[in-house]
Amino acid sequence: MLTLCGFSASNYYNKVKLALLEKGVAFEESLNWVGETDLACSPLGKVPYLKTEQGSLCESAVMMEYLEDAYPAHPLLPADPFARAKVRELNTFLELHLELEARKLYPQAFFGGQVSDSAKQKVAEQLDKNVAAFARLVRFAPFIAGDTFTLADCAAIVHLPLVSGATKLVLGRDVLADVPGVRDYLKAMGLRPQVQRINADRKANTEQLMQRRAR
Ligand SMILES: N[C@@H](CCC(=O)N[C@@H](CS)C(=O)NCC(=O)O)C(=O)O
Repeated sequence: MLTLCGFSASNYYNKVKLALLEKGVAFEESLNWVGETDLACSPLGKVPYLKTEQGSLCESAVMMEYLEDAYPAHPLLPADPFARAKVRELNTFLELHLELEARKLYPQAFFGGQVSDSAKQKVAEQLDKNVAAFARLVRFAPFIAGDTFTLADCAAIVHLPLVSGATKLVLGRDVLADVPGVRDYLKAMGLRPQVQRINADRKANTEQLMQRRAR
């Protein structure tokens, strides 16, 4: 049995959890907040990490690839090598050029901190450039990489709402607002039962997280 360790308010955790749910792979969850992780499993103390019968794995993208290799039923990567690479391209793009840039705003957006005006300006400029490039890569036909639900959808479903939310809160505008198809795509993905479970768990766990921080 696999054990996914971390907490459901984390989008990296949810990316892997969504892949597990969509693939129908049995797993357990272990609630480990940041600071309560096993450094032998996740040397940087980050979540998520995945415990398997053979040992543990850190880094969400690696876990998703592992799930594809170890549980080939219900694949979330296409069979064709080029099509697989296009899915990975989207995954990498979402993480490096959207999530990690928008993340610089999270201290102010979600954790009661402040981001300097100069930092906000830099993030806004970089995100505008990155989002324009992202718009050239996506398909939304109806899934982000084409006609099949893939690992790139697992990533997009968790990363895109946070990029929208953080930029709306801190920059006063949603940097994804003008990307054609994003809104309808997220609405459609939100109808999937597995996504609804992720969102319900996220909401409950975010409340728990806020209570812990208020203590
Ligand atoms: N590259 C890592 C990023 C994971 C990550 O940053 N997780 C956050 C929670 S959403 C975390 O553990 N932050 C605590 C820290 O960085 O110390 C992955 O893909 O798993």
